[in-house]
Amino acid sequence: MNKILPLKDIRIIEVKSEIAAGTRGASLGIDALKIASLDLESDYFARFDSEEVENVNDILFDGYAHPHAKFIDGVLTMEERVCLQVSKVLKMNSFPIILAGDHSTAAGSISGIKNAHPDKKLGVVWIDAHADMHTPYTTPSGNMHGMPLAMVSNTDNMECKINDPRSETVDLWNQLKEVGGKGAKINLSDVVLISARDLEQPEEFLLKKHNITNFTTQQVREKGVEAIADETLALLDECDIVYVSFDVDSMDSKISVGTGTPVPNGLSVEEAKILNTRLIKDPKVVAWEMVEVNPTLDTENKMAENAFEILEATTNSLLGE
Ligand SMILES: [Mn+2]
Repeated sequence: MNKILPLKDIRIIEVKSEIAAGTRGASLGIDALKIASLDLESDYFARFDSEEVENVNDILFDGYAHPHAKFIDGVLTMEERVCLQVSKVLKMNSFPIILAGDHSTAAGSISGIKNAHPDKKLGVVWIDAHADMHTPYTTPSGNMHGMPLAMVSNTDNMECKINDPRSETVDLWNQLKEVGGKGAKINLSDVVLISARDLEQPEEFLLKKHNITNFTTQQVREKGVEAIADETLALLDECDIVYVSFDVDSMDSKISVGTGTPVPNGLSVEEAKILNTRLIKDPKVVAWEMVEVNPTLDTENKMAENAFEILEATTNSLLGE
């Protein structure tokens, strides 16, 4: 099941956006990964072509206008740009490794995959402390990095509505759901969560409604990481292609404080490494993403060093090395 690809077939997409996080600094995560690679004496960033998607982080200086979907106009711009880039790389028959700041732009990645493969059923593996399925109607914070899976599944979750967003917000939200093409890019029933452990009631509701599996950290330990990876892929058996999204906050808050929303009882670095290296070997996996490294919250770049180790091992696994 190894794919033997020449090195040129991997393309790194850098998305230094942080407008959808609640804490500032995630846009620096990509550079922190590069510093980590240098400190660990790796030639990783010399091995692959890399392109950066232009960001709109300057809008942060103006403050937000949409309390239930902060900076949603900028989020829309970023989703469109990321969608375009991911779609372009896939249409070149390359494998995109996306390194991003806040997790909202993963909606752009998913839309880009669907745009390049409109007739294929797309499954998602979401390795994250959070479920990221909020909507402007249900969010307690208005931070849109908690909403990417709702954007791409055309989900409003009106059953759990607690907010009354303005019509301008609703209009932009509906535009977000159309990035990369009309309608839903994925079904929520084709999502598998791993180590999600900080969920709110509206998200719990969606998990039940769509029968979404969430493998807890405890289950990962009891069954073994490899078995969980295999079960995850088996659950997505009916999907033609798969996208893996790795939020570093899936790892335990003891490992590092270098992410915006750390949560206890997460994966170890080794578990995250085994999980991602195993998943990416599956020929159905067409794109892999890492997000939410925040060096401004860290000490001595520890999170980026751990995350870089996972990035390098996962890439090598993809190459069959
Ligand atoms: Mn996330």
